Amino acid sequence: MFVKENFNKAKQQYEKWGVSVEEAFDKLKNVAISIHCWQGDDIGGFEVNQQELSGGIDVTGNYPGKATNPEQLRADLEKALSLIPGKHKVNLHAIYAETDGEIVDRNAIEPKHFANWVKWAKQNGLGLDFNPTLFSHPKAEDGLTLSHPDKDIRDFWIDHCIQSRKIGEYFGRELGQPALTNIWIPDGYKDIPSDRLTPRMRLKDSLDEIFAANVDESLNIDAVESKLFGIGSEAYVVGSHEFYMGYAMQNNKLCLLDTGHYHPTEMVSNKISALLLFNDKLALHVSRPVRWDSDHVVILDDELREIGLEIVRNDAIDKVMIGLDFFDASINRVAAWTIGTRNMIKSLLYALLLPNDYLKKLQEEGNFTDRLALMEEFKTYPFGAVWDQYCEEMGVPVQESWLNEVKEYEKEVLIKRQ
Ligand code: RNT
Ligand code: ZN
Repeated sequence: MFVKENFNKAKQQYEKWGVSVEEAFDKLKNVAISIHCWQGDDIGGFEVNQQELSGGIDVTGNYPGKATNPEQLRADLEKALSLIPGKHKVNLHAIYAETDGEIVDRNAIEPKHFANWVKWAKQNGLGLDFNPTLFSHPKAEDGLTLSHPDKDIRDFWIDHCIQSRKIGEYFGRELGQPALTNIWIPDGYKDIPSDRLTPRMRLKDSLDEIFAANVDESLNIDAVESKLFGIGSEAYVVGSHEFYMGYAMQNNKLCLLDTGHYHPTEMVSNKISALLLFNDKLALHVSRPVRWDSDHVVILDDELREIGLEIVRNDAIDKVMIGLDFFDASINRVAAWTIGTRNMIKSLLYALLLPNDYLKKLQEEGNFTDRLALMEEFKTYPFGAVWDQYCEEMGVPVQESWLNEVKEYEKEVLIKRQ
């Protein structure tokens, strides 16, 4: 392959626009993507009394080789991470606790149940993020948790979320970088509610209780994730966008925007600049909705590129905590992680290679002809040659050569799990 040669030629074309490729690489190297562990086992988790997936989300496909225990999941993550340039974070859910065969209910999980994950993260130079799991549990069977009319049920989930924030704090302390603990709940109704307000009042009170618990905010950052609808909550979701946007702003929490949680033509890329005027930070779950919140593997499509552009040209690399949230069980799961995460990084590199200040200036001057012409021409600049060089410099496979490694791993490891 002619990686270096192609790169040198490509570089000149970007330099002609005053873009420093080295500077782009330096910035990109410092971006940690939060890679969701749940792509590796179809959001199964390792609870002793594991429940069927609920909460109005769904994973389809039965590709062989899914991880069935923590060791396998960590090995699969290591494989994927070896194919992805950069140093990243792994995003855990409470159901990935390791309790040594003991039944520990969700309200009783503790940092010690995640000690193996922390040890592993240290060994691999990774950060960790966290999510309480308010689904796949008997106390979430009717699709209501923090907004439940029954106080005992609400209290159970409040305790779970408080414990989760403590686990985030523990990750932050142990790993020397703050953890993001994100609350997403499935609460909603299948059919037209007769009262939209009361459940939202209860959710607000529950969140107040959760965040009243003393957790060091330099170690754990709280986020709240909204949603438009789910399976079984088509008519109404308690934690809607406006609900959490209001809550986050009033309480200095992070809004987490999942790209699958809006109306089909509503774009998360368009929300980033608006929210960052009123919040210091925000968080993302980058996913790919196909006709609904289907959580397809992230591809380098227009919206992903636009998200990368909004983060980069608004100087928001340190303000946007980028996480991924897709789950596809119809393809090799290690490949799914690799494809989605490499694409997320590509979108940032693409944005870092544009003369963003010049393009902004064109707009200010009302020169929409040049703006459109250049933005379109840059799409076919030799971006691939720069990406290949980045992979080479970062010591990960160039182009599709990573796929052979996944196939080898499938043959040697994944298939044997059957
Ligand atoms: C569900 C939310 C949520 C989950 C994960 C597993 O619609 O997107 O983030 O996907 O917590
Ligand atoms: Zn999400």
